[in-house]
Amino acid sequence: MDRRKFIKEAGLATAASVVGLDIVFSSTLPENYIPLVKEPGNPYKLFGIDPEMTVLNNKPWNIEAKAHLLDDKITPNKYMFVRNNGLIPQSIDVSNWELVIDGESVVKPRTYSLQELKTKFKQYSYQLTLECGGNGRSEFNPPAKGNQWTVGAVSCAKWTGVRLRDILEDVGVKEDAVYIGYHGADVHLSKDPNKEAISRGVPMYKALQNETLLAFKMNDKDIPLAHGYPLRLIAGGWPASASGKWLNRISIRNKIHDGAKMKAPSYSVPCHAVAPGEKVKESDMCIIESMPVKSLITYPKTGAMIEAGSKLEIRGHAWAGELEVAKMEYSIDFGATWKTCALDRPTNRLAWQHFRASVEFPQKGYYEVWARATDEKGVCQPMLVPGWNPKGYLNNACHRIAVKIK
Ligand SMILES: Nc1nc2c(c(=O)[nH]1)N[C@H]1C(S)=C(S)[C@@H](COP(=O)(O)O)O[C@H]1N2
Ligand SMILES: [Mo]
Repeated sequence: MDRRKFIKEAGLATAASVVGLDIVFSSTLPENYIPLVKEPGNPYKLFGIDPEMTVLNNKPWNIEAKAHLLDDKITPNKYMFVRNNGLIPQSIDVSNWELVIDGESVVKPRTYSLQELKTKFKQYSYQLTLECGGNGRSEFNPPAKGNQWTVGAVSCAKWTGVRLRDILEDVGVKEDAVYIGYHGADVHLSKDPNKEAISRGVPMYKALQNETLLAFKMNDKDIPLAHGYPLRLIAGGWPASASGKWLNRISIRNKIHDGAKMKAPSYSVPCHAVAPGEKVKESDMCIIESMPVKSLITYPKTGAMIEAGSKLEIRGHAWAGELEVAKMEYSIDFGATWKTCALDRPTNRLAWQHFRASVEFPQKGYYEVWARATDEKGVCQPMLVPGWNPKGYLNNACHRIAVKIK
């Protein structure tokens, strides 16, 4: 709804309630005075997120963190990026929520109530890294269309639920199964009930991993609405688009799932490297699976001022999709020389790892601290933006912060 139309339809009191803000002195305002409001719906209040979070789009809602907001070892809701392809479901009836398992490769379709899922199967908790495939897109040139994520479309919360593999075993999977596809209760932007906003999935080997969950809790509480309440598929280490929110159906497929945004160019990159700006045929694109090695300096905030002679304690997180991060380094001379950071092992597979270092600067002046992670196969982050691709996925270039020594 545009602002003018919104204002015409809503009085001041309703405006205040829709916007989610108290309008100061509303009772004494002149009758035709309309407070300046960009859009009905205040995302900070709506989603309980921190005022420093950056809204990239409001239809659908897309919101990212800044590097320094991601300092917690376990990402709290208020700093968790929100990425929606459609409209958040409005009326969720938890007591009647059901999960349907169907598809060509199911032995016999079956429906589980949420209650059944919670009571019939053993529950597990893991901290799982979810990074949007388009995180870092804003740095590609020529630019790629889509949300211009900088560095903040990544999170690592604690998720609790049941293993997808236990449910698949319970229902029975045919020999010819190759993929699972999810379906969620969100609404296509066009509001056409026959269209899905997104319906992606993962190959069977990923579906059957111990850490692939049907989650109903995030950080020990009900999953917040924006993140998929009351049930969500979680496939950590892969593009977060594989982790379906508001989950109500899983189809066991005898072919690669063909739901919305499964087909190239969505969440796909050229199978062979291309020049920046080159046209790529859809048949020459491959679906993204494990995310590449990456890291983020979460302390200090870029722009820090340090007294000459004092040490700077830096810290952050590193992750590498399906792999573990084996080494973490920093540079204060634009990558000319590197020093090692202390690096923790992950709390569990597919969780990000924490690093820290005590940095000394030789003299006063302007510095950048760069961070570089290397995965267990010896592959490290590139210093510059990696291979251009039409949709701007998989930018895992080194993160850097500016520091001034006074
Ligand atoms: N049903 C549904 N699931 C979805 C999406 C969506 O729009 N609808 N977006 C996907 C994408 S592209 C990402 S990056 C993650 C974002 O998860 P978050 O909003 O909880 O951070 O959810 C994924 N799951
Ligand atoms: Mo995404």
